[in-house]
Amino acid sequence: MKTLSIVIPALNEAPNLPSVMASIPMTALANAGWEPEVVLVDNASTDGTAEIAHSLGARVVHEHRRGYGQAYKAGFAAARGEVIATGDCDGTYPFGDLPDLLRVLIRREAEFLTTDRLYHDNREAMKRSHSIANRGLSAVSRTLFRNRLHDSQSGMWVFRSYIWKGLDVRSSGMAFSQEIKNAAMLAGYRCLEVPIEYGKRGGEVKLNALHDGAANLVQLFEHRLRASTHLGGGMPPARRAVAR
Ligand SMILES: Nc1nc2c(ncn2[C@@H]2O[C@H](COP(=O)(O)OP(=O)(O)OP(=O)(O)O)[C@@H](O)[C@H]2O)c(=O)[nH]1
Ligand SMILES: [Mg+2]
Repeated sequence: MKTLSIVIPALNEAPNLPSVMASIPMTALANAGWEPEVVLVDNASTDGTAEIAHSLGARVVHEHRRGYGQAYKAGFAAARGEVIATGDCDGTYPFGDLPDLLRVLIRREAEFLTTDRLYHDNREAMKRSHSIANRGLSAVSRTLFRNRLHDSQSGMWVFRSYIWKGLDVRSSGMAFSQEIKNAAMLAGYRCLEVPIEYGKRGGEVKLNALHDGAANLVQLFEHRLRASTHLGGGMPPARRAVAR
């Protein structure tokens, strides 16, 4: 049996929890040889998220400091699995695909698998403004980091937990998502990007598009500067994620 931690950050996601928890294919994962645990990181929710998650079988980790990245840092520190999988608590990410994604991770001997939602088939689920912002940020990220990731903002990753200890990821907010991908690529871990279906969000959006978009852009330049200082002023090596 291989151990798997499914880490989910949640800020006031009580209405989404029952369907999100039900969408995690615990039986199929066990049949595929995985021993899964769900680690729900409650980010000081005020709507009973923690209690509901506990009653639905999740292990609840409390993080009182707000922020998507802050929540993931607490969740990864508490995760017991050899492999960690992630996704939002809003019904957008296909947890049902986890057995397939894990198969790809193992078969391709990948260390960090990220997902691509920017497919034409997902046009309905993502607001046009979000789609444009995601594509723009992904293009800047590709240019600065010389990697070929299509979707720098996807929040669904599947990775071997040892790599987290080897990464310097500093963002406490939404920029955590792009930073962990760029850090994994820079560190030379074997990365993959796989297309997924993206669903319509349930409940209230936590993202502040303008504020988070601008913060992400600033983080990209900061991270790039940090990386080139580390590389003695040079460009990061071009890296290609084996994909599609
Ligand atoms: N923004 C934000 N999200 C948090 C925080 N803590 C936990 N989360 C969770 O992180 C996930 C991502 O937030 P979302 O509001 O879905 O942000 P997003 O996916 O970038 O935006 P949408 O595409 O509109 O869903 C959700 O499960 C939130 O509940 C926090 O402090 N801020
Ligand atoms: Mg979301």
